Amino acid sequence: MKYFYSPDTCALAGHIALTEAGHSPELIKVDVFTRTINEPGDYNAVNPKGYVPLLEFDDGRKLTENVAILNWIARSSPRFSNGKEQDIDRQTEMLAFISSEIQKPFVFSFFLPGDEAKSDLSKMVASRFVYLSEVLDTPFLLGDDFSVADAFLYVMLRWARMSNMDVPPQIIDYRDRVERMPSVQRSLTEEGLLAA
Ligand SMILES: N[C@@H](CCC(=O)N[C@@H](CS)C(=O)NCC(=O)O)C(=O)O
Repeated sequence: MKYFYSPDTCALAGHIALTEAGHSPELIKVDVFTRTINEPGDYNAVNPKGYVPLLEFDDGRKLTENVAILNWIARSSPRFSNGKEQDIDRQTEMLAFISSEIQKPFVFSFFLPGDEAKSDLSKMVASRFVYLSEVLDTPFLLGDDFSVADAFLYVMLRWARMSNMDVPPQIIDYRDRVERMPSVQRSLTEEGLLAA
């Protein structure tokens, strides 16, 4: 299995989830600005969409889109079911919320020109974190156990920290708890995001 990623992007979510699930894919680093791979190569030839993440299975099948990749990872390992039936609908609801209501506006707020548009988008993202802090009444987003949705939200909270966004204290505690998990520490190290 190969996992195409770029450090500290939304692809970190899948990286953490793969690690937590016990998969050890070959990690292929992509420069999303030039759309090239670390071994000389054109990433557009791998993924015509040009963006990360992309999961390539050993039989050559490829899967893109965070929601689809994270759902696949959740199904692929007993680590994410803990012997219970997974609520795929609730998980997809949360992944879709993070993807379209947090990740996408966040990206636009980083790259769109225009201070007003940036500020409106960051207020929108901040309001999503407030919403999540209000509904978070269990240790993790979907209950007592870490889920792929937590991996995704953690990455968004890293972006919030990098952009000095004000987020509620409960969600900071949650972020720090997730950050201490061994799978998260290992993924951060593999992406070169922690001092050696
Ligand atoms: N809809 C895609 C969006 C992925 C995405 O926005 N990837 C960003 C990094 S967080 C990227 O590679 N951007 C480079 C580009 O769009 O060219 C998904 O959810 O997987």
